[in-house]
Amino acid sequence: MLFDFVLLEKLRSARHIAVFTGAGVSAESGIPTFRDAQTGLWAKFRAEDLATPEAFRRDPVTVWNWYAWRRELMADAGPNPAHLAIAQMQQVVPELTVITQNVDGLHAKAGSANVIELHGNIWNDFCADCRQQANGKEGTNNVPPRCTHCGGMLRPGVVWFGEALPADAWTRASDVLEVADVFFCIGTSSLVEPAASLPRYARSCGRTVVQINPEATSHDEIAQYVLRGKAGEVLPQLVQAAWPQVMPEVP
Ligand code: BJW
Ligand code: ZN
Repeated sequence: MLFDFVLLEKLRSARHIAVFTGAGVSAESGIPTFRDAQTGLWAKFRAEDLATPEAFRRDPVTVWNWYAWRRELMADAGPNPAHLAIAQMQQVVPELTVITQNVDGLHAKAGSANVIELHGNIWNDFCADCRQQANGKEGTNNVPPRCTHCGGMLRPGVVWFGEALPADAWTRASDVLEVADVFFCIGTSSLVEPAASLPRYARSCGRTVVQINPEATSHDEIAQYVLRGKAGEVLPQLVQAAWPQVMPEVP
C-alpha cells in the first residue's frame, strides 16, 4: 500500500499518538467481532440476553458460561501484527496511548505500556453485590463463583449496555485527545456510545484522524485519512513506511 507523504511526515513529527481500537484489531487473532455479518457475535447471540446487567440478574448461569467460553477463545489467542505494530510505535514516538474498547488484554500482551480499557477487562471479575475485585480468590464450586467477602455472585469485569464506563478511563481518554497530535481509529464500527464519540471529539480538537478498517463506517467522514484494509496488514506497512528503522520491510 502507498501512503500519503504528508501523513508519513505527520507521524514522524508527532509527539503523542493516540490509538483508539475496537474488536476488528483482534479479529486476526481469531477473536470474533460483534457486528460483522455472519462472523460477529451479535449475528448468533442477542446482546440483551448476555451483555446487560438485567440479563445477568435474570440468568447468571447462562451469562457466566457465555463469558467463560469467550475467555477460552481469548486465552488461546495471541497478539497479531496489528497489536505488535502499535506496540512497536512506542520505540519511535515520544508518547503513545492506546485507548481500547477491547476486553481481551491483547494490547498489553503485545507490549503496549500505556493502555486505557474503556470497556473493562474480561479477566478482572468482581462481585455484583459489593463490587470487590475477585483477584483469583473466588470459590470455584459455584457457577457463577461467589465473592469471598460477601457471598455475592461474581461477574466479568466488562462494561455492559446501560452501565457507565469506568470514570478514570474516560477522563484519561478525554485528556489524551487534548494533547495527541494524531488519533488513529482502528477496527471499530463506531456504533457504541460514548466511545464512538471520541474520534469526533478528537477531530473537533484539531487532531489528525486516521481511520483503518476494511469497511466504511460513519467515521470515514471525519477522518482526514481513510486506509481501507485489515489492521494486521495495513498497520505493519504504515509503521514500516514511516519508520523503516523499527520494522523490517514487510513483503
Ligand atoms: C476490522 C477487521 C480487521 C473487521 N482489521 N478492522 C447514544 C446514542 C444511542 C445509544 C446510546 C447513546 N449513549 C449510550 C447509548 C446506549 C449504548 C449504545 O451505545 N448503544 C448503541 C449500540 C445503540 N451504550 C451504553 O450502554 C454504554 N453505556 C452508557 O452509555 O452508559 C451511560 C450511563 C451513564 C451513567 C450511569 C449509567 C449509564 C456502554 C456500552 C458498553 C458496550 N459493551 C460491549 C460489550 C463489552 C463486554 C463484552 O465483550 O462482552 O462492548 S458491546 C460491544 O460493542 C463491546 C465493544 O467494545 C463495543 C464496540 O464494538 P466494536 O469494537 O466497534 O466492534 P464491532 O464488531 O461493532 O466492529 C468491528 C469493526 O472492525 C467493523 O467496523 C469491521 O469492519 C472492522 N474489522 N475485521 C480492521 N481485520
Ligand atoms: Zn461481594
